[in-house]
Amino acid sequence: MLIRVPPLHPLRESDVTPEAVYRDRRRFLAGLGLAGAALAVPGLARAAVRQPAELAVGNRSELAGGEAVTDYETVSTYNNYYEFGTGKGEPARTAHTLRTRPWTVRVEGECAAPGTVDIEELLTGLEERIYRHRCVEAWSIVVPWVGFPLSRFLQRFRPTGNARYVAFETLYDPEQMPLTRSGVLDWPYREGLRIDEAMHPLAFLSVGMYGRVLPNQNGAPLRLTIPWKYGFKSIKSIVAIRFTERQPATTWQTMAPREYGFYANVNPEVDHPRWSQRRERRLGELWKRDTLMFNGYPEVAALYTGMDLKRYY
Ligand SMILES: Nc1nc2c(c(=O)[nH]1)N[C@H]1C(S)=C(S)[C@@H](COP(=O)(O)O)O[C@H]1N2
Ligand SMILES: [Mo]
Repeated sequence: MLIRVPPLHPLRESDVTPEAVYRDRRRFLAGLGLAGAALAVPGLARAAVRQPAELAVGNRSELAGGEAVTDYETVSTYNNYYEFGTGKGEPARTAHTLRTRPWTVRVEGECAAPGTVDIEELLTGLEERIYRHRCVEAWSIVVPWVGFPLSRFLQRFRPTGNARYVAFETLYDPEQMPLTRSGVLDWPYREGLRIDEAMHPLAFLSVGMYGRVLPNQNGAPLRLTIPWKYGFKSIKSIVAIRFTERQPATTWQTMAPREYGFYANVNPEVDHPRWSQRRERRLGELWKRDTLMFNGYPEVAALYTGMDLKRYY
């Protein structure tokens, strides 16, 4: 009802880009953006070209088992971002109305040093991590995200002993986000993690991908990236983060609690009530692949020792 099964993604050779090729391609893309614009609109100023700026990246880590990185074109044109439309192609066409500067993130709740951070402050000491990313709708991608560990960010605000959860909120502005004028979801989009999940070294905050600033449709200027959970946990365009004592309400759980749980760990053994979670389609590939427990990140299993993951889905 709320989620549609995605249409079969048209297969193109360019959808699968091996790591080594994408690194060169990144430079190629940069050139293409400018050269293309110059050809199409002679005399147009460089500034008019909407080509995401490059980011300075330090450490890089491959955390997708050497699987081919998905093509940038695919990742930036096949999106879920309901504030900008429910079709996979819509956000890429409509999210340009989002203004990502100035942008601040408010951090509050159960912490000794609450405060507001400017996005510009978050663009230093960046690292790149190649993660698998798996939507609950059974498609997946492999993306080189650019950002920093969520734990490093959260520690700055000195969470108290009462901080058992962390709640996240997306911007809510009907002027910039056309679909928030509708009742399609309960706005603003909200997500949450248990504090130990949030502090796990794999939990990441992204400001970019493929060495560049995030395109708006992928959650600019700041989004969560939690590789062992279904995509809907990776909340986009974050403006507020709150440490809480109680488990926070999340958007999808509020909309359809039988279908979307708080934990949302990728788990081939627990089906969505309307479809199986055993297999997935890697965008750009012809054959489905088996979905891996925790999306292939077994190092997070210790977070859930003794929990019945069929009950806490
Ligand atoms: N604010 C907001 N964040 C969101 C969503 C959304 O609709 N609104 N969709 C989620 C879902 S369902 C997925 S699969 C991922 C998709 O991220 P991607 O477009 O970068 O692949 O974003 C998540 N974050
Ligand atoms: Mo998703």
